[in-house]
Amino acid sequence: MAGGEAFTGIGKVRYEGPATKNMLAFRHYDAEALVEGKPMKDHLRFAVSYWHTMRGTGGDPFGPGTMVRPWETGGDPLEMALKRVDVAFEFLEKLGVGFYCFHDRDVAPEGSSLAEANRHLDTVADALERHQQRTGIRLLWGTANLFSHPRYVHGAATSCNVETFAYAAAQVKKAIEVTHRLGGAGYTFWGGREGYQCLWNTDMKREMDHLARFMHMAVDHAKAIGFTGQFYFEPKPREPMKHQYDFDAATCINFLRAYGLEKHVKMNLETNHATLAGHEIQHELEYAGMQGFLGSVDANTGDTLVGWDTDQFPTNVYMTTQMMYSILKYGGLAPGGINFDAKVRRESFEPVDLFHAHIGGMDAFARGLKIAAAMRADGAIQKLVDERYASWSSPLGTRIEAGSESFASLEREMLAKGDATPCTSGRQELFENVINTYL
Ligand code: XUL
Ligand code: CO
Repeated sequence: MAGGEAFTGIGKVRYEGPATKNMLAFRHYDAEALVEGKPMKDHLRFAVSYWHTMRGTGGDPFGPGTMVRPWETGGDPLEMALKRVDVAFEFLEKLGVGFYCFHDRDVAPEGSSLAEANRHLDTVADALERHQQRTGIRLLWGTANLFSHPRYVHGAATSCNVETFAYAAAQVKKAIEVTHRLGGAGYTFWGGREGYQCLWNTDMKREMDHLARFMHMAVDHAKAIGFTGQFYFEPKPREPMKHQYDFDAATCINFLRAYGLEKHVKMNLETNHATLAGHEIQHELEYAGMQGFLGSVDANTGDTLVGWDTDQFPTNVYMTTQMMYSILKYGGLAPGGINFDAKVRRESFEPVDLFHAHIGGMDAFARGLKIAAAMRADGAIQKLVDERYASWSSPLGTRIEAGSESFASLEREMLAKGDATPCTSGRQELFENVINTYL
């Protein structure tokens, strides 16, 4: 950082193994160690989210921000934005992650007009590009903040105000161009306020048509400028709106197919959004994976006793094991990755807490990866699943799966037999006990 380090007294975080007493070291994340023949860093592709880590203030509905960030000296917003880029890259380098993700308005100040906002973004992108070249750290995906400014009060692409739609289009055009210039591996659509509070005043069909038109324009523009990064759609069922159109993976995939976007867009799945939709993240990963829409992950966790998007850092190894088991099963995340869309608690206000938070999350996923790989290597779980479905490997099952049976032929089969063979036990408790033998 110009004028010295921001995180004084904190050096590069290294792998020291499970026995270390150093809490600023990794116990499980060993970037180059091979798992299933591939370095951990290439399985996990960790990213830091700029909006939480560099811009999170700790403010909540009951009080203002609490974060102590000595480098936040105020003054000219563009100067401050540039200084923050230095701090961000010091953090990324010390942590040893390969990627970061950003919102346009979180890296650069909006200014007083679209033209000025674009100029600010270009200036900050110059600085981001210099640091990327210096460090080799890359942009996992970019996105646009289409929800904070009052012009987005009714949403952006689904707004009842056509000029809001037009402004959002211009903003996303620029954000894709900057993402492209920075070599971003992807671009994420996050609904923000794309949804409704009240159906009486809402033309749902028109709003969803507009959202699809907007995404098609983004895809067309990417093609026009040669951006080949992956587009992602990030499900979230509610908050701030009562209902959001990107509710969950199944809803998003249906939307993409209904509007002919399925070849261009995959899912960016977030743990806390899954729980808000009444799912576990394993459900979302499995659903998207089996449909060929598994793209990227926004890693965090909610609180079982708090009903909103608390975006906490994930530390639960059982959950990261579930996640990595599904991710390995569907061939990994690249060009996506694991982006910590998570924030330190309001009470954890010192800069060092940013390190503890990310180190814990990275170690939890590294452990989940190792455990999931061990489960796959001995195949005990898969064997139990195969046994549960063994009847489907019979001649009858094979014929049904191949599409060569009908209701009439199955009726004949069952009239002849009189009843189905009794089912076998689901053995859920056995499955759960076997999982625990790996932990
Ligand atoms: C908010 C959220 C966003 C997206 C990117 O709930 O998850 O930060 O990940 O806009
Ligand atoms: Co997210």
